[in-house]
Amino acid sequence: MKIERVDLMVIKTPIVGHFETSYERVYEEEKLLLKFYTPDFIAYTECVSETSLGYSYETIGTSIEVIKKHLLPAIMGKALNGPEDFWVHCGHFRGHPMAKASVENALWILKALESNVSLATLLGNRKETIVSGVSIGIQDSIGELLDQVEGYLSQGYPKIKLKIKPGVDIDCIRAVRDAYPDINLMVDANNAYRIDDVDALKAMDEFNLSMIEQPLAADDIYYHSKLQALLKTPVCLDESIQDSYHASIALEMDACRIINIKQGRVAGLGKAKEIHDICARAGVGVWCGGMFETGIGRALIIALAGLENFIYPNDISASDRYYQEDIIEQGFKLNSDGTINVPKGPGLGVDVNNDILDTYTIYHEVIRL
Ligand code: OSB
Ligand code: MG
Repeated sequence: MKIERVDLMVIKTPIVGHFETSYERVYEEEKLLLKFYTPDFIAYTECVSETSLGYSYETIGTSIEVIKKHLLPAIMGKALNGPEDFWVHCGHFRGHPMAKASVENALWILKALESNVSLATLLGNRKETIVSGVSIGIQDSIGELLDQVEGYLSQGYPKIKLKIKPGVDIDCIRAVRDAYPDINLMVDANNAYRIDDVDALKAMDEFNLSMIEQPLAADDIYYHSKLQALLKTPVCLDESIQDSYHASIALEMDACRIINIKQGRVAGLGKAKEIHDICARAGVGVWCGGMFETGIGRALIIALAGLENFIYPNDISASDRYYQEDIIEQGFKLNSDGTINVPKGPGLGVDVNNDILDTYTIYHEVIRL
């Protein structure tokens, strides 16, 4: 495969309601989309970087810079065999996993198109469906939180994740658990606690949570290991696991019992598979996190989330959880058993709706050889 042209597009779309984490509240999403052209195929990818510096140091702006100035010049016009060649040409560049992922993933999709198989098949996902789940932002009141939970449960979501932060935690968890004693319930703190908050975290043990995601700082695998030893509830790491090395030492240190794999956080599908395999060998299950993906990014993580060791419900909901109108032809729907279908067609297996894409596009740049 030889990449001859890449279009960089930024779209801006409203989201359904709002989404609040321990670090910010958002009402709309901007997403960087990439369209790769080879003489024979076209592949779309989505970069998961955001506009703010809340989740990562990468932003849409830094991603555009890194992709344009460093990644594309290293691979465009070269004869590439597949995703492994991304690392031959770009392995020496430091950092910026989200930017890297948006380019490396294209080589997976192009490889799948060349082989006339689905991305899922190329990755080794033999499942028809993946298990869905929904992430609920911090709400203004417990009443609103219970309304949200009820709404998603009635749609059939098999897992509820609540965003929490210090002071907006135990009361919310207790209210939801009292109302729904048996649901699969977990929480995500996005780094908001310190090891000194151990009592507040220990107090969560009585609610039979399936896990507590990323309670402490991203670079604090050490204190996560101290914390896990004090908790009955499994700790799940998200922001802390930026590469295979982090996954290996987190498991060796017993810093968590579960890992949330986000391909964008770890520089793409190849690295995500590596971390999946490290966890499988250690007997530690994983699940697939989300970053408000449009249908393009959603199709990609659905293809990944069917690998064998994705044994927990994923943060992959139907398209309408965030978007009134998705940019792909057939938005992803929730099946009555709480699953979502894995696309079967060649490559990503979804078609972009160009009219809808155009409506939301606020920036479009063409990069040619
Ligand atoms: O921490 O998992 C997270 C969204 C953006 C950034 C970080 C996170 C999230 C979510 C939403 O929890 C997951 C989704 O439904 O896409
Ligand atoms: Mg998280």
